[in-house]
Amino acid sequence: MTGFNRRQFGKGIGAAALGAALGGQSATAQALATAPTAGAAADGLAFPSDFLWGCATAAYQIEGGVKEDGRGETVWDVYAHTPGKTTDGGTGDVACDSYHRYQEDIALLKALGAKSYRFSVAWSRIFPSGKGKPNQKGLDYYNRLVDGLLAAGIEPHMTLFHWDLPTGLQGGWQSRDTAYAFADYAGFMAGKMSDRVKHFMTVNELRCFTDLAYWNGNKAPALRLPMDQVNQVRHHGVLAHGLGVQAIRAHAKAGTQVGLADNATIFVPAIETPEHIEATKKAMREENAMFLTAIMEGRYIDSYLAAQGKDAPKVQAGDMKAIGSPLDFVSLNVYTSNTVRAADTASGYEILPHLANSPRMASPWLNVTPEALYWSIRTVSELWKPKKLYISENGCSADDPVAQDGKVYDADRVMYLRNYITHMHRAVSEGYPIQGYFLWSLMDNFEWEDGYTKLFGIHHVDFQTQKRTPKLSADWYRELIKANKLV
Ligand code: GBH
Repeated sequence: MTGFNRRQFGKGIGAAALGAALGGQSATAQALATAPTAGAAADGLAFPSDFLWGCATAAYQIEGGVKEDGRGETVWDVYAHTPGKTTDGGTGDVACDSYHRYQEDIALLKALGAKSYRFSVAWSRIFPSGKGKPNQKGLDYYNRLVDGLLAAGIEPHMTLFHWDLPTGLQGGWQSRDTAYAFADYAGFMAGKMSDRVKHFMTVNELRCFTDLAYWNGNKAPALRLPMDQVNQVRHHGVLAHGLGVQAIRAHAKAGTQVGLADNATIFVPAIETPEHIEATKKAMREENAMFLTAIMEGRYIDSYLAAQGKDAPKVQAGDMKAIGSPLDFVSLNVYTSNTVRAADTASGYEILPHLANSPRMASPWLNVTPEALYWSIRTVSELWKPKKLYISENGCSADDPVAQDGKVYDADRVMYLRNYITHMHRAVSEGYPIQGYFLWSLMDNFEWEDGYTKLFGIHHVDFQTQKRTPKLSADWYRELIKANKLV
């Protein structure tokens, strides 16, 4: 482990750093009860001076301008315009209008003191039908954005695919050709951007654009395929990542950092004893076998292949080598986790269910589990020893009523963030190679199938006027960045 100076940062996690949470909520009680309570140093929980604080967004969720400058249609345009698919019929047609207001977004980041910004490129602005002739006007938008960020002293971290697949790619992720088309697009972007962009993420959240889109059917293109076809879609997803890594390396300037942003399912030991910790690591490796484990190990592990039997993916020569291409960093999107206990089962572990009254935020799936931000970093580090790690997303939906003075006092979001970041600090203090953190999200935006009914921003967006207003959580994050410690 490369690690930070343990003496400097190994100060333990203080109950003081967990204060100021909302009263009376089970979420608070749970979070406080589960936080370690070793004494805090007088200067609080400090982070390394080069720790990279940032915010994250994604193209279809913020840009709007869906018909402008030659942008091609995507599966999300189709899905959002299909009656009954998104709550309240929300679409990304306008969203935060960032296609026109990106300078305002950069100003928001600058006012926060953010050191970095993670955004995604709309593939169909660059290649309107997914492949073929590039569209200069689309590229120009990202040139303006990147140049604006750099002028403001903010590092651009570019995600190449955040679910907005061009419909011109017939068969979508069911087609192996899509993986090759992605690699061509990724290499093209690296060639055009790596003089200024130093960090590229291939894909965002494999499980979401494969399983949820082609199996559960609640993300575009909303199919419910049989398992053998789902496994093939998964395989094309990890293959796209691997071929993308190779293409970026082939076209990028020396020193370019390549990784991905994955939402591996995260596990936390029920009790911090060796047997439960071992069970947790085993769960992490096996439950993510088709995604992060395949990428980190360059193979499908036996338990996955055995469980899938005749439905296992069809793999061609060279695929696994590409999928396992060495990475410069691994980024994790961490929202929630599951508790694991060592058990007398065939796998040796049991994943405990979330109980009805366990704390959660506004989205029903968003169980409050602050320890996820420590255990995700620790289990990935111990299993696969990545050179560097980032948290590419963490944040939450909240109710966000607008107060009489026009401000959103989202104390519950501050509680959530403070608790999660406290546990990330534990990972820093123990020397795991965590380099930075991107808060999801810079501003309220289109939350996929939930439309605009679940909002994750630290800036409130009035979708009538497009006015952005910092919430209490933005004020808090600004102070955290300024102090570079928990506040
Ligand atoms: C991320 O997904 C995305 O990267 C981002 O675009 C999104 O806005 C953000 O988080 C907030 O949601 O079908 O019951 O299992 C988060 C991961 C995984 C959360 C799927 C919702 C669906 C719940 N998502 N999950 S369920």
